[in-house]
Amino acid sequence: VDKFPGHVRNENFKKITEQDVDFFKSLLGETGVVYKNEDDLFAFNTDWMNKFRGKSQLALKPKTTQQVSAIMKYCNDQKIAVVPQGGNTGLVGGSVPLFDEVVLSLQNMNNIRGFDDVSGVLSADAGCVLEVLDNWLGEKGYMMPLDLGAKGSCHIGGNIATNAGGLRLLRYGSLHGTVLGLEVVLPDGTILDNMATLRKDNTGYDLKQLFIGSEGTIGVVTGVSILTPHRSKAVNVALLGLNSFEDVQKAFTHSRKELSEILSAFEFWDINALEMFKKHAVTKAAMENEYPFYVLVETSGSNKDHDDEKLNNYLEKMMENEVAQDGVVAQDETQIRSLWAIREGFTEALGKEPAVYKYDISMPVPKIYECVEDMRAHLTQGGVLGKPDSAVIDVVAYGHVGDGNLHLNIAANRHDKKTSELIEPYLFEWVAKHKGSISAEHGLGVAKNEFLGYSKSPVMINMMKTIKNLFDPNGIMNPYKYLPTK
Ligand code: FAD
Ligand code: S2G
Ligand code: ZN
Repeated sequence: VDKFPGHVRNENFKKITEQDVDFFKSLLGETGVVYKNEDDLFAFNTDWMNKFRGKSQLALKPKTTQQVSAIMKYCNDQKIAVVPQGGNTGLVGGSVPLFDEVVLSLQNMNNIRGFDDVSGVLSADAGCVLEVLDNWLGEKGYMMPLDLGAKGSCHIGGNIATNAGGLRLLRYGSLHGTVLGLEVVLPDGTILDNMATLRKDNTGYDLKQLFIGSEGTIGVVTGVSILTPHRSKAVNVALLGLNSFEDVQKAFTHSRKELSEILSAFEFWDINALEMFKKHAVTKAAMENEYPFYVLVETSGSNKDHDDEKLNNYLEKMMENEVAQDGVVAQDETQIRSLWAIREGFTEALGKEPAVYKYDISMPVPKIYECVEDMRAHLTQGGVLGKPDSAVIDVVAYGHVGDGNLHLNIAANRHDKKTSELIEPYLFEWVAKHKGSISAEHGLGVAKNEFLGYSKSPVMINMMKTIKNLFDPNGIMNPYKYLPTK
């Protein structure tokens, strides 16, 4: 477990006292406060990957925006550091304390506030679990505009705070477009109520945009109003086997032309990722043979016959032109789910390896697999990959092709200095050289913040620091993360 190397506790932050705990108990009641109970605090202090671990002695579970406001006002006055926490599925160490920061969990703020089934606008507390919202909407013929493998645990508030992308971004766009309004408690306790439900409102600076992707550093998102699309009546999923990443790109450009408005997802993975999945999960082979690359294509439309025809024409064309070597169309919901289970299962499979170095990078699509091959060569030359007892077990690649988003995961027998120093900053330099981003959708947290300069200019970073200081002059929100500290 990383013990946040290179960080020292900021002694401007007050250490919690019994009086503080009494205040929080008077505000939240006994059940809303977890104090000094190591077992109960373990989950609040440990991230999903079990890679980052804090030493907080206090977790708070408010039920209302007013309670969050009172907590923040108190913590700001007392200079007590706070880490807002949603489903704790973040992958950059942003959701757990580094030291004894208080964890402010939104898990008890999970009411659906309203839904307009003409416009499809949903208003909900930030602590609603993404999958719960998606199922609730499903009953009404709607769906959430984002989907990610963590849907069973992540909160919509955490999705907003990390500007989560996911599997549906290609079709439904990013949260910067689908979020219509936010309710946010600022670091001093001020409640910023911008729970707008209008699609058009051009009156002044669009403040909500600042909080989308702010990772708990300038406010606590307590409420969301979001535009939700109709749930498509006709969903098809096909799996293609391909020989090269050039063919993956051809399949993608053709899917945009041939499937156009019904295309709802286009994901790829390499054989290394599939082998990694099969090492840890039971799955029946979807195809006779194995191929170097796989593509999952999903269409979502309103007319099954029309969509079936379009998808079959597309597949036939991909096979005729030898872009795809094999292709299968899921025949029912179970097969659809089993194909998605492979794509959504890589993270969990990798989590079962002794160690994993996770990189979530974006770049021009043609560069995606060059990056993977270059990293494999670099690690081999560096002597950590390629032999039976090498530190690195394998380099696997998967991701959201349409977003130019590669998930490069390096599975290893252990975290060791030689390997980490071979990867970083080499990979970030490579990404910067190819005009990519060092973090496509997972955010910065404490894992990537010191490398922000590879993706943003000093002028932009200084402007971000100015905004941070404007909202949080005492620096109590999610300290040590998000912006470079060195
Ligand atoms: P947490 O992990 O609790 O917190 C994340 C960050 O947001 C922290 O900095 C925290 O301080 C802050 N925060 C949380 N709630 C609030 C709030 N209410 N107000 C202010 N700040 C807050 N991410 C993607 O983008 N795309 C994917 O496809 C994807 N797939 C994933 C698959 C798996 C299996 C897993 C484990 C993770 C995946 N993730 C993905 C990463 C993660 O799920 C997302 O970042 C998610 O949005 C985090 O939501 P959460 O509620 O778990 O937030
Ligand atoms: C995905 C999940 C995190 C990872 O599967 O799309 O965002 O890198 C990722 O495994
Ligand atoms: Zn992803």
